[in-house]
Amino acid sequence: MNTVPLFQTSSGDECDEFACELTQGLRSKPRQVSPKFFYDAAGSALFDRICELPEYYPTRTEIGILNEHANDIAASIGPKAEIVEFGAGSSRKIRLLLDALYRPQRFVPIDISGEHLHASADALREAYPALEIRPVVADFTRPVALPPRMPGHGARVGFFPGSSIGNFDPHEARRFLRQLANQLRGGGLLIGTDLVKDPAILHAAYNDAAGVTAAFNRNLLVRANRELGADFEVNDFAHYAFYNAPLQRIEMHLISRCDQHVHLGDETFHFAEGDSIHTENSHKFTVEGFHAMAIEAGFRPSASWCDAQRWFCLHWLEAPP
Ligand code: AVI
Repeated sequence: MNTVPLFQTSSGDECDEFACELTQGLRSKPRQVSPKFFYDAAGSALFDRICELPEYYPTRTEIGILNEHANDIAASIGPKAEIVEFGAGSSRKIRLLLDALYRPQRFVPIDISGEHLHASADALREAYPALEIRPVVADFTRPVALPPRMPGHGARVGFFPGSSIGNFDPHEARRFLRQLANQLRGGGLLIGTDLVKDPAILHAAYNDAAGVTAAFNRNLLVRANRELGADFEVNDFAHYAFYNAPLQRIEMHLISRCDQHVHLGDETFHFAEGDSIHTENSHKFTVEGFHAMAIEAGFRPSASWCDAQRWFCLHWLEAPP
């Protein structure tokens, strides 16, 4: 029995999701691939290191906001809440939130990687014995069946920190928020957004001196070589990240350092020197712009907590009844 999910390229070939999307992405012009493929075990470990870098301010800034406004956030959410986290994120952030809440009843982390999800769920079970923990292995960007609500539970509240919403294209972000507004009816969403700021600060955050973000970006090629038998010369691709001001986003690319050919499956891809594979967008928001998007999706923004420099903001969005 084949346990690898099969997808089809536009030309009808069957392949696993990464093979399929990478093949299609390399055929397209401009060449692109979804940032969701960054997160194999090595990529997730590199991302954890990024979060500790001095230049990468979002993680520590969001943690600072959670710490400083814990009481107000808890008051907005209310007692006995059921928290649904989209993506098994940093255990530090969820612990801060759980510690602030009054008798949270249930925690439902949703993540595509079962191994990571179950390991962090086990650690939380030990720390919060009174909390029901119900991990769901699923792609949270698609509608997910949540465990039925229990009598006596408070609001069902989504938690989506880290400004991961910025990695969606704007139309996908709107679609995702609409889906959440529906799933969280009667409750709300606590969501983090990275804000528009001096491009020099953004540039440094995605071009760290230690080269961890470069390794994170190139790991996509390492993964393609290992999992798909591709033959990318990883060092012949340069990490390139810049702030695209009109589109309010950091773009990450891998740039071919020379004229070269890469084989993937039975296809050969030619790269001229300077050709790019666009690997990630990280959109930055204004508070007003994000509120407008949330309203369009059906939410009612009711509070926003930013740091003193207004680099990052956590929003409490009420879902429709
Ligand atoms: C996960 N996401 C919010 C990160 C970001 O900042 O867009 C991913 C990342 N890419 C490079 N550095 C961090």
